[in-house]
Amino acid sequence: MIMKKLYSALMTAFNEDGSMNDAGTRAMVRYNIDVNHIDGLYIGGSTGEAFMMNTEERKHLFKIAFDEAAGQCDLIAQVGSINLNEAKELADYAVNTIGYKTISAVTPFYYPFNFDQIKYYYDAILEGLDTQLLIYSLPALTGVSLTAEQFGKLFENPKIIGIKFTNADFLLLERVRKAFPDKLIYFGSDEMLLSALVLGVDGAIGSTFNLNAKRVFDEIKAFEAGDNAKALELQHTTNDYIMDVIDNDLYPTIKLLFHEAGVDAGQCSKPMNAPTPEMKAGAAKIYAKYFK
Ligand code: SI3
Repeated sequence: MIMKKLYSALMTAFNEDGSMNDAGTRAMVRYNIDVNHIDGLYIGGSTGEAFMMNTEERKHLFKIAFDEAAGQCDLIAQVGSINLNEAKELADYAVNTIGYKTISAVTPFYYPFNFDQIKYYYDAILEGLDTQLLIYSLPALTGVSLTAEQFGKLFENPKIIGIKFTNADFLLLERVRKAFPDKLIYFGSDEMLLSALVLGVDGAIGSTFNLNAKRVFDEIKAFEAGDNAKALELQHTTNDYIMDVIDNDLYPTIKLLFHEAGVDAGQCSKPMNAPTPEMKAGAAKIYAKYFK
């Protein structure tokens, strides 16, 4: 039995006019559960395009994903926002209105907040809520790099159970793993998962698992069985796949790959690209190369 957990970062389906396409989102949830047999879904993160959605849309996404998936896999609602009041409102809604057991919040971004302000943000989101939270650390997009010591200060709040660690800083990962063996670390750079497994992460959360979960489960199985050569071979193929997807435009292409798999996943919200005939042809090639 695999001990590590694999979570897909759920995509949000949109219609051409920018409205939410609930059937498409539900179909991607179903694919993850029924075909990927995924351990969990990370809802409303970067892959979910949440930072381009308004509060009501983000709540609606939490509602339909929970309605479709509750009791069938783990669910994590990403509530973080540059607007602390919005983050608190989303956290309260996810936990008390819908019933999510776990939330996550990206570090506050855009303004260069100091550490005390970041700690205030997390404690404020959690105040009065009976829940547990994963810090969403993504320095490349937020500009916020926390040290191992700072993670330790955030962990003084007992409701903070771990980190979604989307960062290629492997020394930091090793330091955090050693210092906090009881905290959960879910790795978030799908391309570098094997190196992170060596350092003892508890699993991974990522966009590319939406289609590629089976190959990654096999990689984790090989790693856990001590077959590093096989695990590396699978990571090589995974990375060929990820590079091809990124070259074809990451999020729109994952949605096009869902289409190839028979799932009507809608499209991305503007200003992300709408699918062009070239992108569709590219996605068809990628699907044939890696999934047929
Ligand atoms: O929804 C999310 O928040 C994520 O999927 C984060 C995850 O770490 C992904 N990062 C971003 C910025 O999309 C990765 O899965 C990433 O897409 C993948 O490694 C390809 O570069």
